[in-house]
Amino acid sequence: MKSYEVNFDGLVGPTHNYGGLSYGNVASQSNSQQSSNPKEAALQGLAKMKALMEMGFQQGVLAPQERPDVAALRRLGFAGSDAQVIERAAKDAMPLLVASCSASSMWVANAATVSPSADTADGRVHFTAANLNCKYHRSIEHPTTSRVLGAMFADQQHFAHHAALPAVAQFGDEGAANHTRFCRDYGQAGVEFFVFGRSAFDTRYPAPQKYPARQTLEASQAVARLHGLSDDGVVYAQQNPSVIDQGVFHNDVIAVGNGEVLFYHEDAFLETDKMLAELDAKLGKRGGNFQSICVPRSQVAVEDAVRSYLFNSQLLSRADGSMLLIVPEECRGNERVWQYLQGLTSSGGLIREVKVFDLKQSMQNGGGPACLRLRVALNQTELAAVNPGVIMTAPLYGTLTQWVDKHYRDRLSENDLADPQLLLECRTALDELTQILKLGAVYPFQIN
Ligand code: SUG
Repeated sequence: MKSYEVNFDGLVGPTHNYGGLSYGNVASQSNSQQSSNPKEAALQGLAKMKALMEMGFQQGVLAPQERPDVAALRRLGFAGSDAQVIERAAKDAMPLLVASCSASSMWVANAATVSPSADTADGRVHFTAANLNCKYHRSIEHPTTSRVLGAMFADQQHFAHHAALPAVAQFGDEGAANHTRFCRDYGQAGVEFFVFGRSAFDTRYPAPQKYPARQTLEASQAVARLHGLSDDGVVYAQQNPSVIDQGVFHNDVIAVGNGEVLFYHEDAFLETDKMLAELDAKLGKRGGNFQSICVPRSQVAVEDAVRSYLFNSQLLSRADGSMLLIVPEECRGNERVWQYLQGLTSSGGLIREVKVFDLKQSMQNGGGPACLRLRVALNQTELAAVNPGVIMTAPLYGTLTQWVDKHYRDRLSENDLADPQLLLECRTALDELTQILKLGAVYPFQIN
C-alpha cells in the first residue's frame, strides 16, 4: 500500500506578536516588543502550504488556538467579564496578558510527537501532545492541541491519542522538534530518533550552563513507551549542551532528517559517532541504508546556523529518489550558508534542490519552515480516515486566504493586546474557521 509523509502546517493565529517570551531562543529575545503583522504572517505560512501542495506533496493544515486565552487568565485569578479579565491583566500583570495572547501554537512541530502505524505495537498512528512545560505561554497549548488533533484524526481504529506528559520540568517535552524518523519507505517500520537536552534523574548527563534544555531523556522515553515502540526501533541521543547555550533550543534548529538521511551540524550532538553507528545498525535491520550529511563548523558556524535556520528546513523526498530542501529566506541572506547550499546541491549528492520561502514574520520569533509543520506518515487507508476538512486543496487555500484577509489585522503591538475588541475579532474568526476546517467545537469559548 502506498504511504506518504503528510505535512500539517500550523495556521498562524490572529494575535501573532513579538512578546519576547522565549528565553534561550535568540530571535524571540531580540525582536521583543517589535510590532507584528499577523495578516502577513498567516499569508506567508499559507503560501508555503500552497507551494508544497502544488509540488505534489501531501499537505494539511492545523488550526491556531483561542487567544487571548481568557480561561488561562482566570486560572491565574483574574475575574469578571471576559473584557474585565483582559483589562485587569493588562493593568496588573502585562507579561501574563502577553503570554496568554501568544500565537505560539503556530509552531506545530512542538504540538505533539507522532509515531506511524508501522512502528507501533498496536498498528495505529500514535500522538502524544507535548506539555511544552519549559515556557508558560506554550504550556497552555496542549489541552486545545489535543482537541484539535482529536478532531483531525478521530478514527480510533487508526489513531491513538495520549494526553501530554506530567506538567513538570522533569518531563519537559517539546514534541516532534526533537524527534525524527528514519525509514526506507514511510509505510515500513522505521527507527525513531529522540534527541534530548538533559536527563532529569541521571546526573551523568551534562546539562547546558546558560539556557534551559527543554526536552528531557525521561520525557522521550515515556513517549516511546506510550507509543509502543520496540527498543530495536528507537535511538536516543543527547544534544550538545554547548549548542543549546548558543541558542539551539530545539534539535530541529541544528539537524533535520527524512527517509534514510540525517542532515546535521558537526556540533549538534554528543557522542556523534556512537549515535551514527546505532542509527546505521538499527535502520539496516529494517532494510534501510542510513546516510548522514554532516555540515562542518569550518563551513557553517553554529552562530550562522542559528541566525539562518539552515537546519530548520524541510527535507522532502521527491519521486525520483532525490531530495529537496525548503529553507527560509534568511539562508540566502547569509553568505556562508548560501555558499554551502550551492555546493551541496551541485555536488551530485542526494539533496539536489533548495527552495527559499519568506517566513520572516515567524522567523522573527524563532520559527522556520520545519517549526511550522507536523509530519504524520500515513498509509493510504489512514490518509482516507483523516478529517478531509484539514487537507489542503486549491479551494481550501482560497477560502483560508479570504478568511485571513477578512479577520486579521496587519499591525499588532503590545498595547493592542489589551483591546477587548481583539478578543471578539479572534473568536469570530476562529468560530468561522472551525466550520471551514470541519473541526466541530474545539475552543474553550465554544465548549464552556
Ligand atoms: O517555543 N517561539 C517558539 C519557537 C518555536 C520554534 N519551534 C521549533 N524549533 N520547532 C518557542 O521558543 C516566541 C514567542 C514570543 O516571544 O512572542 C516563541 O514562543
